[in-house]
Amino acid sequence: MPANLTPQYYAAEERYKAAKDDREKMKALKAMLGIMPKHKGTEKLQAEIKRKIALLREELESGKGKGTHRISYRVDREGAGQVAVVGTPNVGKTMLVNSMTNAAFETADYPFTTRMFQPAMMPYEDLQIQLIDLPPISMEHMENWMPSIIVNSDALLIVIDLASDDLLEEVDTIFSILNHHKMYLFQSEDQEYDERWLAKKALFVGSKLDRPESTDNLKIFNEFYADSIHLHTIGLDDAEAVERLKADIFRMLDIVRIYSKRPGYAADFSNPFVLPAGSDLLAFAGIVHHDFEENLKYARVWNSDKYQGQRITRDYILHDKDVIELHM
Ligand SMILES: Nc1nc2c(ncn2[C@@H]2O[C@H](COP(=O)(O)OP(=O)(O)OP(=O)(O)O)[C@@H](O)[C@H]2O)c(=O)[nH]1
Ligand SMILES: [Mg+2]
Repeated sequence: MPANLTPQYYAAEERYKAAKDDREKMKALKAMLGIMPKHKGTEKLQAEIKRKIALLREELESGKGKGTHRISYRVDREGAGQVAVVGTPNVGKTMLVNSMTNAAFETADYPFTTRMFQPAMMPYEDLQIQLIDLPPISMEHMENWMPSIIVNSDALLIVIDLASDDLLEEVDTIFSILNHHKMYLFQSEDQEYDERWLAKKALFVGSKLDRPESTDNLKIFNEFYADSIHLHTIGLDDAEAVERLKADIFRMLDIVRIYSKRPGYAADFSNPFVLPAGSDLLAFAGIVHHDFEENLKYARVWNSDKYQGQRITRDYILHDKDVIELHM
């Protein structure tokens, strides 16, 4: 059986041959494996590449590889929350990140365009939320630093490609990878799971809605998942879908914004404090200043028509957009 390798595969192979260090070699090998059609005719080649990857990984991990350089795989947190964007290759993750932020990261019609995490800020009302565009995940291979970024994020945006015939497999792959790393998708408080596992909040986004194939694939998806997964669908240049998604990302983060006000002054709306929903007044006082936390006597709150300067005590549960004046 012929291997039927594509020009993209050969391009990746060229990159492998021209690679200047092990890290570049590794990237090229992974791209080759990702791009390669998976059938009997390529089994031998797949096995060979996997072996090369395994060997190279050992070398890189033992630090003996030539030209290895240490890169920091930590993403500095910025803004009101951190959302990791995950999905299998070429599904439209980067395109989605670009449409929700002012980033202009590279997108292209072949797998493994994204090779390194790329944070970008998504404006939402008066907040900024950090999205982290990631390289693709797949069963064959995944950068070894990816799980920790996923684990450390506040929530996930899971992108699946509606135009792909492998849509259901994509969903399976994502569930398998999360499970492999002892994570499951949070659905409700009374969900039963091994308590050592990590619950991840996630939104699902079906991309490429504008493509003709998407209509049928969406029906198939719904047959399987309509009851368990709420899917946001989005196509090219769909500003309304972007806005809906942004609002749902904010909701998913389950946070409240608090504006502080000094007695006798107007409230400061320029820079909201952000706390987890359900936090009480004392928690807010604590992040403003520890003196307030220790010596707080009372506070006053304003919010729409409901609160117009009422006195509140330490155990008051904060609401989104409360204006609060602390008194010691
Ligand atoms: N028609 C259409 N094409 C899309 C859409 N979203 C992404 N694409 C195209 O799909 C291809 C892949 O998009 P990327 O954003 O690079 O996908 P990715 O998931 O980041 O890919 P990797 O980084 O390789 O994992 C590109 O050619 C995009 O132009 C969409 O909504 N509609
Ligand atoms: Mg990408």
